[in-house]
Amino acid sequence: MAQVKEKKTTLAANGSSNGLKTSTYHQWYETMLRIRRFEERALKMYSINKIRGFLHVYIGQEAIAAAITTALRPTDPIVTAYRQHGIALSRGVTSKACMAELFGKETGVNKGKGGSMHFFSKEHHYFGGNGIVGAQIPIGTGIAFAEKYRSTDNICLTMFGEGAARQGALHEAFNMAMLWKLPVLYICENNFYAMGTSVTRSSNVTDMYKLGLSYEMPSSAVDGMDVMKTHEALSEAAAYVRSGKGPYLLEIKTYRYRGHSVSDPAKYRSAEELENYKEKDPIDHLKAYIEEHKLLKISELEAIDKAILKEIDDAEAFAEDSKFPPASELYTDNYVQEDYPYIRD
Ligand SMILES: Cc1ncc(C[n+]2csc(CCOP(=O)(O)OP(=O)(O)O)c2C)c(N)n1
Repeated sequence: MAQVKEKKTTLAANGSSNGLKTSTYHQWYETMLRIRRFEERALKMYSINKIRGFLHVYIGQEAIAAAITTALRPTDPIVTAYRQHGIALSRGVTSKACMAELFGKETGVNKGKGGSMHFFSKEHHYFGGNGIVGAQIPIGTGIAFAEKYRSTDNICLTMFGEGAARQGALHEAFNMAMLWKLPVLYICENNFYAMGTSVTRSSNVTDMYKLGLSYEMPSSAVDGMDVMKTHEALSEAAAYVRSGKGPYLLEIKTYRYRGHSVSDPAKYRSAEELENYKEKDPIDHLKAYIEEHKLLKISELEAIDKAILKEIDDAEAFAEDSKFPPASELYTDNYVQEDYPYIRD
């Protein structure tokens, strides 16, 4: 990791004082780059059959994961959907454990039995990784209930796409969360497409934050291509929820550069639209800001790039060299209710 001086920065994007340390910019840059390089490598590994099944990448959306690392506490639980490698990495699950999980190896974060959609880590307060669209919304609400019940001051980050927002479960969860003033920060990652369906074809209201309003839930939206703005919006929302006033809905407008999953050629959108978003790339944008304001030296940025590439090379080698789990692992880590009445031998 490159050396960082702990000096306070004086300029924000709008030129006003923001009081952030240079280490914060370093952390954002490193986190986003780790996710980007990890997933680029995962796509390559998929193309040579080292990874099978589904693979939904987060490329383009990395600013959200990076901002979470600075706006939330590491003990705040997080639950999200299947586009989730980046969130796990940003939480501190190692690149090795994540890559081995994608390879289906026993050294993976879930012993190779979860795969791309189901990373989970109790140690990192990371509840995954859920393949059923929208199911994580009531799960996150329940986790928030548990935090309140135990009188912790943790808040549960419950993340979902704009497609998932149209599941009925969201409405039941929002109502109960407001009724019981649960410590839950809902994040709608609006990347404008649910598989091949544009939000404009599935939703009359396309500013998803407005879904909170009929529950009188404080709600707002932010540009998720900008890590600084996202950090600020998340920090404010988190402070509100942590103060005990109840839930908050933050819509983060973002974009995924790749198709829904590896097999999707994304013909439902124009090349021009994609290029427009790539011009706002969160990593390039932050790098330019860092250079402009001399927050890190070029040599420091290059050292981060180099260290991340090595980390990803090592993760690939680790996954390749690890073993597949033995067949006996099929019978471990399963939920079994001994007296379940409806299944007989
Ligand atoms: C209950 C359920 N219905 C449908 C699907 C199929 N499906 C998988 S992903 C997806 C789109 C979800 O889009 P969104 O929530 O916006 O997330 P994004 O892929 O954009 O991150 C659908 C319909 C599913 N997995 N689960």
